[in-house]
Amino acid sequence: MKPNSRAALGAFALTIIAAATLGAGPALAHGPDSPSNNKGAAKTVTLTANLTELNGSGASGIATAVVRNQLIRHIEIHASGLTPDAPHAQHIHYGDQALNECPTLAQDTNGDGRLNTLEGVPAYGPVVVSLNTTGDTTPASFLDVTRFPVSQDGQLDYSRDHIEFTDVAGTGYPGAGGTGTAKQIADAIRDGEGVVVIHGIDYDGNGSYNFSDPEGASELNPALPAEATDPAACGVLR
Ligand SMILES: [Cu+2]
Repeated sequence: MKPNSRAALGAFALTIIAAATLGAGPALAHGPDSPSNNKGAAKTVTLTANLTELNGSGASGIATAVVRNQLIRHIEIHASGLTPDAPHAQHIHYGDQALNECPTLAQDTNGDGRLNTLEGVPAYGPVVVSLNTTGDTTPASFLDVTRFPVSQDGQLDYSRDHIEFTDVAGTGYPGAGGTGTAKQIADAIRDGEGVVVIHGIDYDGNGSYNFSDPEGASELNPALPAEATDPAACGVLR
């Protein structure tokens, strides 16, 4: 990661929001009042995601979250097989119009053999929470890599308490900007529609995320290598 890439991160976040908004459409009947919303009705739930590899990363792990109303009281992620000693952006993704699933190579729309972050949005939606170590946890911190965990020998152990859901534009709800309220988004996450995604994959194993590697720059921001943003592991919080 280049030191001067941070200036581009704000633009990066805006890019993903704008891109996700393109997928916004009519409302579907799986809101908080839907009869299927059993976990949402319980108000406090413990969710678990089995994280499996994307892009042949070899990564796997587990995420657990305790969510009460609009608050993540506790979340932890334990994953192994990640690119060693490298920062890994990680988020909860969710979109009202998304499939609320992990993507497969069938979603590799440009046919380059890799699933990039944008190609996964129809499956997992845009970022709604940044699972970083300190400070702001909104989508604005989407790729502030200085605050994301660094794997130790490919092992990532993360925990954080007290993360509040916030209103997020581009989540596919009807109305201006496709904005979902904190309550709408939290209800959906408690209902099992959130997806944890860990990003960052050193495809060629040369020890760092590089622009010079065949993958080149990220599809989201030319100031970031694609290796830093491509998804490496994914699981649905149920
Ligand atoms: Cu993500």
